[in-house]
Amino acid sequence: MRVAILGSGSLGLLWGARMQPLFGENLLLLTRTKDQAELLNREGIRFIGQGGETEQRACHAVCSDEMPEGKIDLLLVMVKQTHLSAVLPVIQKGTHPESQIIFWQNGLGHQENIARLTDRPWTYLSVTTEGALREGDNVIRGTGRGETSIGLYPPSEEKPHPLLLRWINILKEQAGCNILYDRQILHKIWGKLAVNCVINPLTALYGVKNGALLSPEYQAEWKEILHEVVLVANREGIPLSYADLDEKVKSVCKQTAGNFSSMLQDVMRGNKTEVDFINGAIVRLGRKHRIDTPVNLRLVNLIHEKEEQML
Ligand code: KPL
Repeated sequence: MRVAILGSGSLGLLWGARMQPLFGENLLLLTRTKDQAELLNREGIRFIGQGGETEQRACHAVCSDEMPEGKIDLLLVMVKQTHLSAVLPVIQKGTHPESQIIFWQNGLGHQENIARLTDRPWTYLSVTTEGALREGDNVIRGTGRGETSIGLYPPSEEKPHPLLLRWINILKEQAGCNILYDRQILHKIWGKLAVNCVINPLTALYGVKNGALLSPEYQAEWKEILHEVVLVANREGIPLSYADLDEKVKSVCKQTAGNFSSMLQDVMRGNKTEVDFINGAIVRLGRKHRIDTPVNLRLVNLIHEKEEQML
């Protein structure tokens, strides 16, 4: 099985380090720049565990411009939502009609992009609560082990492809990953969206780690955000309750207490954030259903202001 990871940010480096011992030469990392590919080929990925232990994992990387044609059997697409439409030609070039393509973006927005890959029927969404912090172009620190779910998208009762199940089993059995196939992936996507709607903008605005949000001063905003998310989710036919989501956000804050959320990391690096696909998705879907979402809208605007200040 030839496996590739498209994107070498924190998620790409984390899964690259994890899969390298399992797939060796059959694992390819596709980077945005030639410099990063050269660095990864020269020095490998340096993985720092939660206890501070460091391991160097050799790796085979190329710049995504040099994606080999039609050779990838299983592709993990780990670029941000903001880059997804730009990498569609790379995905198309590297895969074949039986390829398994898994999208790992936060928020909502994949749908239109996946629909454009008309002759690639085996597309999946993934939801993960794994935490990692990129400390350099080839350095990744694991900051919390979480759970990863994968499900066919568009959702279907059809069984997943045997190759996908084989890959999941390898990760479970040989790397001890908490990873599973889930037919109700949209529920998970919404659960994660709710988590991101609360944690990402608040940590980015106040410059705090995820765990800090558990303190009482953030609770009022947290509740208002979540109430809007639940209204919109229910109208979209996703039966999530406020109590369940509140519990979920709390548990992710605890599990990833030491993390800098991806939105805070983007703001600190002066990058464009995914807020339009997170709180912005709630605002857009709210408009569709004529539900007011002033709290999420305010956060979208504040994060955009923050992005501009950091440029
Ligand atoms: O997904 C995340 C992110 O930072 O984008 C969470 C779950 C909040 C972990 O940091």
